[in-house]
Amino acid sequence: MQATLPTRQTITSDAPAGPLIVPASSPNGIRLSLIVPTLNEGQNIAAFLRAVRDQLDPVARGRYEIIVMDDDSRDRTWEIAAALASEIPALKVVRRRTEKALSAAVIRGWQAAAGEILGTINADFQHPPAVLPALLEHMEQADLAIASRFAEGGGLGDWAAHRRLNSRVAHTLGRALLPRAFRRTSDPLSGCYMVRRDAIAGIELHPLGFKTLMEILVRGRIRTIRESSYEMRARKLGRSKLRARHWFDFFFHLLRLRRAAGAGSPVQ
Ligand SMILES: Nc1nc2c(ncn2[C@@H]2O[C@H](COP(=O)(O)OP(=O)(O)OP(=O)(O)O)[C@@H](O)[C@H]2O)c(=O)[nH]1
Ligand SMILES: [Mg+2]
Repeated sequence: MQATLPTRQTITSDAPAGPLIVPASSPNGIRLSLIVPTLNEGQNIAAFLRAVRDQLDPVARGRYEIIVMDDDSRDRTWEIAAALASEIPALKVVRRRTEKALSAAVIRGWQAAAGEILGTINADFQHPPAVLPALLEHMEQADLAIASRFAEGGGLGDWAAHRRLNSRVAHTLGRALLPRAFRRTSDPLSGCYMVRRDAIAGIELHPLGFKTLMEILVRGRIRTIRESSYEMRARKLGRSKLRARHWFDFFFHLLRLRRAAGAGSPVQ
C-alpha cells in the first residue's frame, strides 16, 4: 500500500535523548498523551489508531494527543500512521532512528509529550482501545490507572497455554523479588496504563525489556492506583516481537529494581 506523504508537523525523527527523565510540564490544556510503541505494525496501525480516536473523542476531544513511537520499522509503520494525520489531528509520529527498544520508546514518547496524564497501549489490539475511557476516568482520582487482565471480569482470553505459563512464572518471580510493588496491583506486568505526570517527573527511569509498569511502581511517587479489567486477546495480525532474550531483560530488570527499592524508593 502506498501511503500519501505525511505532513512535516505530524512526523519527526527528533526523539529526545540523554537520561530517561520526564520533565514537569507547564499547563497547556492537553489532558492525556497516549504513547503507542510500534515495530512493524503496518497491518494493525491504521485500524488501531482509528479505534483509539473513536474511544477518546467522546471523552477528551481536543484535549488528548496520540504519539506513535516507531523504531524505524522496515514495513514503514511510521509512514502508514502519519498518512492518517488529516483524519486524526491529535496524532504525532516519531520515527526513531538512533535507539531501538520498547520500554525506552515509551518513555521517550512521554518526554516529548504535552499531557498532564501519560499513558501507553500496544498497537496490535491485544489491549482493547475500549478500555481507555475508563482508565482516563479513573485518573480523576488516581496517580496510576492500570488495564488489568487479573481484576474481576478480566482474563487471558484465547492466549496459548505456553503464554499463560510464561505469564504465571513472570508474576511468581516478580512477587518473590519485588513483593511490595507486586502486591499493589493485580497486574504489575500490564502494558496498558496511565500515570499522572507529577508522579514520575524528574525521576530518572532505567527500564529494560517490555515491562515499564514495574519501573513506575517502584520508582514513581504513586499513592493511589485504580484498575479496569479487560480480556487479553492473542495477536491477530503481524508478528510478535517477544523473544527469549526478553526473559533475561525481565530478570535483570527485576534485580535492578530490587536494588533500587532497597535504596529507599517509595515502594520497596
Ligand atoms: N518502538 C518499539 N516498539 C516495539 C518494539 N518491540 C515491540 N514493540 C511494540 O510494542 C508492543 C508490544 O510488542 P508485541 O510484539 O505485541 O509483544 P507481546 O504483546 O508481548 O507479544 P504478542 O502477544 O505475541 O503480541 C507492540 O505495539 C509492538 O509493535 C521496539 O523495539 N520498539
Ligand atoms: Mg502484542
